[in-house]
Amino acid sequence: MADERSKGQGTAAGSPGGRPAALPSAQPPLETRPPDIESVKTVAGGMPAVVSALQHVYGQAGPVRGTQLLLKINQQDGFDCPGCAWPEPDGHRTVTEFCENGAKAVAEEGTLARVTPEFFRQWSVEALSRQSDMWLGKQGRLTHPMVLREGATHYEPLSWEEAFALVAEELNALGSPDEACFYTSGRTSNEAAFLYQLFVRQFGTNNLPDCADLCHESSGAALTETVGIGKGTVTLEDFEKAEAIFVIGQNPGTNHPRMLVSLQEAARRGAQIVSINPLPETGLNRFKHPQEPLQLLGGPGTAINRLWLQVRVNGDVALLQGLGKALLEEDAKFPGRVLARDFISQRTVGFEAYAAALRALSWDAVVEQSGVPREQILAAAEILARSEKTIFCWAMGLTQHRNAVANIQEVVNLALLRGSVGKPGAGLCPVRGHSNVQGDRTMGILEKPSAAFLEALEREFGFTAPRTPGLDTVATIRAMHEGRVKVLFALGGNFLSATPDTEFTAEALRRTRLTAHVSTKLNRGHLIHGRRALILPCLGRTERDVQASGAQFVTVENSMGVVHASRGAVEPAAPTLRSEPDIVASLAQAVLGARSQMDWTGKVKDYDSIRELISQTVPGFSRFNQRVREPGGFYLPNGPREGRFTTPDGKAHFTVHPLPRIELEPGQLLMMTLRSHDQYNTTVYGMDDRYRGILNGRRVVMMNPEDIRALGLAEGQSVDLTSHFQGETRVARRFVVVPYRIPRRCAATYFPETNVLVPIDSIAEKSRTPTSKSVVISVAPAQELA
Ligand SMILES: Nc1nc2c(c(=O)[nH]1)N[C@H]1C(S)=C(S)[C@@H](COP(=O)(O)OP(=O)(O)OC[C@H]3O[C@@H](n4cnc5c(=O)[nH]c(N)nc54)[C@H](O)[C@@H]3O)O[C@H]1N2
Ligand SMILES: Nc1nc2c(c(=O)[nH]1)N[C@H]1C(S)=C(S)[C@@H](COP(=O)(O)OP(=O)(O)OC[C@H]3O[C@@H](n4cnc5c(=O)[nH]c(N)nc54)[C@H](O)[C@@H]3O)O[C@H]1N2
Ligand SMILES: [Mo]
Repeated sequence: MADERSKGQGTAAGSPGGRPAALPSAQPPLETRPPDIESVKTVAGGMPAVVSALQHVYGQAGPVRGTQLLLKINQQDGFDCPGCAWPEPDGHRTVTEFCENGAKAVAEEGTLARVTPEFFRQWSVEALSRQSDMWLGKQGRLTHPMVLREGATHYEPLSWEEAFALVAEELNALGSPDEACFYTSGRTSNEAAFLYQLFVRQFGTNNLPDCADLCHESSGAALTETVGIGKGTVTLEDFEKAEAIFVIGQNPGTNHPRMLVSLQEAARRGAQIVSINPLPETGLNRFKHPQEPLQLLGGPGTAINRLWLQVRVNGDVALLQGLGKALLEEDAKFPGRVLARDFISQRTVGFEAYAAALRALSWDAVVEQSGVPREQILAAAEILARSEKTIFCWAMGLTQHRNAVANIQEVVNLALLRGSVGKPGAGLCPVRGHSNVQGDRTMGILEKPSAAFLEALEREFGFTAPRTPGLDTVATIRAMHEGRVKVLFALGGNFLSATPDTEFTAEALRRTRLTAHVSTKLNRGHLIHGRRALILPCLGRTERDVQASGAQFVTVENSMGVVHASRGAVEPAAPTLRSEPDIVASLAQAVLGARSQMDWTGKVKDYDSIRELISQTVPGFSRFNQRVREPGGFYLPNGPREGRFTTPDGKAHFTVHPLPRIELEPGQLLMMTLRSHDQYNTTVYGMDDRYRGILNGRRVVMMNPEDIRALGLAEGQSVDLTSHFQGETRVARRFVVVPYRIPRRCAATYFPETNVLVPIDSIAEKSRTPTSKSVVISVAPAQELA
């Protein structure tokens, strides 16, 4: 399964329409010049962040639209920033409750550029596929529904009604509803997501894969088993009270910059912040708040990290067990001073087995596997032992490994040892990615719904819901590849580039009868298609959404379980765009017709009537329409936060996990795939990873200087990367070696360029999340391109 791209890559310019017929390329083209390398930045935020934010917003959206957008981000009467799921403060908000990367997300959507039918007339799908991902996104907002007919080389416009009829024709021709899959990306509002899952279940399947399968599914699985809810237990207020905050496998300076404001505030109060990360991420080092004028003008910024544990990639189980072992050993010396004994005996089960396993664990194994010296582990344990209120945050550094669920359950173990769940200032905090990924799940976007949820739908809507569990994202790819799934419908996202094993996934998509995407911007996912393909352009979060009853708002749920309104602020990018709830409802009407009792399009006239349906079926949403109109919205119920573990036995569970075996043959490295500072998942805003000092290039492999030497390579050298999994190899061509402060035998690259290396079958136990942070690779001098 080698990389296929040598067929025609490297045409950075790419001529419209001018190439001989060839398969569109599933991977971005090679880069023609090496990146510029600078030193790693020591301070995050500050003036460079402000300048970068304003350049993006005004450069793309212009002065009028740009200013309108900036004044409404994350305001109570404005829209929820589409950048990330970090919450807004409950009470007072500053005029600019946004960050550099939120501003970039808004600029990307607010751009004045347009991708029109004329654009598609000029560009064949194949010619577009020779362009970079950044170029594709920069062409602007999609304006018209477009179809790629069987055998055609170009997309052409069609009416909305024709588009819905086409999907209905394909879906209704299937042998079984289970031959279609319905993907969701996490920007979709609660209203659209609720209608969507209802439509899919009335159609007759639970095939609802979503981006969470690639993201925090491991957190959901780990937390549900141990504390009884697949969500975090803290609120923003807890950050104001915490005495210690652990930030594990997360790069908030880039991916959740507003979190740095909470960390800065905590650090100034004297809270101890510990980061566990193979990389010295800049945001965790020092931060200048872009809204504090004195900081901007040359202040030193606030030191964030008290301690950085430079763990090896996937060394976390060992490290977290080492921390637990240290706490047990301290408690043996000073009985009752370290462990929360009452909490453990009254509120938890499984402590004895956990403690026994840690006693049997050797310090040598801990140090060897984690790569962190014992003294540093003890120093972190001491912070944990002294803190009465500790918050544990994590993101993709923990969730995308084979043993991801174990990683997170080891975090839970530590929290339980100290009784740090369900009290103010303490708790578990999986930091979500997409701004409504958590809400989409709450609305029923999941392939294995509970019986109680399905029964509620049946009662309210008078149909028989399917009981067969559906396919998650990886299972969807397999099923398309094997011909068992013939239609892929995607509500947002970039299914092709966000998923693993790019060439395998591309082949899976090519074998379908129809691929259809509801999208705001062009992406590579539109270019790798089934026998027919559709693009359905929708309104973005930032835009006014006017329906029959007037201007509408939608709702979202942030990372801390707060549900609140989001109201678009600017004129839609084109009058032809439709809102996501409208598209879903129209589609349902076209597909289900008289089979459904619901007046689908009637519900879209006033989104209050969708929320009414939600309040009758989803727990925690009673009086939804009233409560969501209160400033800041409302908190969903959360048992563990309120002091009740919602597991079947009402207790929190300690769990025992073997140390993962990381087996590398001589010369192999364990590679993690990361986000640069200038991207939003598969959307590439720009070519710079400013904090890491890697500029004007993305095809880089960060390596330890000793490994570079040991492998006989040199800084700046062009190399090919080969991944190894169960005897299979996959190749990605032409990366540039960058020496970096990363542990030995580890490497880092950017996603999605290296998704081609992530094997489809390499997934986490229990959560089935692709192991995008544990890819075994070898690095060799670049071969000639064929
Ligand atoms: N600007 C911007 N904001 C975003 C996004 C974006 O792409 N751009 N994406 C959004 C989404 S969907 C998500 S899920 C989040 C992602 O937010 P993050 O999880 O912060 O994103 P990643 O770049 O994947 O970074 C993972 C971090 O984990 C570390 N890491 C990797 N492997 C390991 C390991 O084995 N152990 C430990 N301890 N650490 C490890 C890496 O060094 C890196 O610092 O951000 C959201 N916000
Ligand atoms: N190797 C590797 N792979 C990864 C990861 C990794 O760390 N490493 N991270 C994974 C993670 S955490 C995630 S969440 C996934 C992300 O997977 P996805 O959510 O599928 O991907 P995105 O890149 O966020 O989707 C971008 C596209 O969404 C569309 N879009 C933007 N806004 C809207 C909107 O408001 N409505 C609609 N309908 N469409 C919109 C635009 O057309 C844009 O091109 O990727 C995963 N893939
Ligand atoms: Mo994510």
